[in-house]
Amino acid sequence: MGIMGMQRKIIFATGNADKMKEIRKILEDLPAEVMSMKEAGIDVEVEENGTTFEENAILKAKAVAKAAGTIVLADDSGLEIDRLGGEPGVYSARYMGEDTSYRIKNKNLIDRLEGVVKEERTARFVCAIAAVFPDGSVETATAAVEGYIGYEERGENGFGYDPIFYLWESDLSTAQLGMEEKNEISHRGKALKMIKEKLKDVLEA
Ligand code: ITT
Repeated sequence: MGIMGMQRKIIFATGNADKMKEIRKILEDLPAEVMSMKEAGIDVEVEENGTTFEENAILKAKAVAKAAGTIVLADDSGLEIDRLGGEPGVYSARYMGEDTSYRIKNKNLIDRLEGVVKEERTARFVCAIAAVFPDGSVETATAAVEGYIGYEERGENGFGYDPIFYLWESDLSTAQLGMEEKNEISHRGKALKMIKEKLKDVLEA
């Protein structure tokens, strides 16, 4: 099935502007116009009541696809800290309340790991991407980047939990990486690259 002319449009079902910046960069070489929900003039509230990143990504993409008639993608992501039983996990955006600053959330997580040695501070960012096509079919891809929770916030780039998430190889936080460096190794970069292959097939058919 080929998607012609006007329909070479992909709507990304996210209200998170920082995610959207990373996504635009990763998908810039696709032969399609990638628009945010806002740019597409779509405003839907999605209740993210799934229990996994993948379920929530599908919920978001399907909710917007109903209103769109074009390819819709969504991202559900978060930080899993092993020592805290996988918290904040799928509740990453809602942890301590949606409106609480990341200064406070990040400090709280560091405080909860007080006295825990580096080897036991293991964590990962996980990202599930869902793609819903105009014929109703759904594709998903999930990826993670492994790291550890540092002892202090570092770096000014990125967003959310980036200042406390450190990479084993470099001991840099993901907030100390440039956006393109982060996209190379990140959960979001990896999951989107997998989906991109499927999108190319559909767009170039
Ligand atoms: P949408 O649902 O509208 O896309 P959201 O911010 O609510 O936006 P999620 O429900 O997927 O998105 O929550 C993801 C949260 O996980 C996000 O708000 C950050 O706190 C955290 N997170 C995800 N990816 C991250 C990254 O690359 N760097 C830092 N924090 C990240």
